[in-house]
Amino acid sequence: MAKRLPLRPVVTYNPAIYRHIAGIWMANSLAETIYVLNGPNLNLLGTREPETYGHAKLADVEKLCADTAAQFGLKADCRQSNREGELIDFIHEAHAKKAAGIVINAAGYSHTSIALHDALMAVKIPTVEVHITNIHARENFRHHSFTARAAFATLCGFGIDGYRLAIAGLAARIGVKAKA
Ligand code: CA2
Repeated sequence: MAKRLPLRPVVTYNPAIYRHIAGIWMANSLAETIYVLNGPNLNLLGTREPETYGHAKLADVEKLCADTAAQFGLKADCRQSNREGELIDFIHEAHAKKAAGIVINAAGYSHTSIALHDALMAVKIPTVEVHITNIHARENFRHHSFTARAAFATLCGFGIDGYRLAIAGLAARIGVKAKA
């Protein structure tokens, strides 16, 4: 009779691997989220008026935000809408999901929208307003921002780097330090 080979498990159980996977899962699911909201026409970034808004695309801005947030152990949930009501829904969602902060460039709605101001005031989430251009060096109608009144800080004129600076400032405000 043929000699039976000793049975060997096909899959070896390595607890270290499972701890590693669990660690990644927990780090991702527990990471605090910031919402990055971009308003009307910002989906056109990098495709029109580069002399005013630069060459970077919205996807570049969103990657910059995700990378910057990750440096602080944060997640960036980036949204863009051309509709005022949808931007308001995003702000409500940020509240429902217990977002740690909001970075908002409400674009043209910054100068017109009491409703967006009210939504930001209602949710009481630490908010930074960003404008790519220096709105104070442009037409008079851009000098006033309703949404800025609901933000603890406003950055304008730094180009898309303003988003990176806004996230760093927001992290400092909420007491989150850069990861080594
Ligand atoms: O400087 C900013 O970030 C602004 O929020 C941009 C808004 C403008 O209404 C604000 O006054 C300042 C306009 C966003 C339009 O984005 C475009 C991007 C590329 C091409 C055309 C429009």
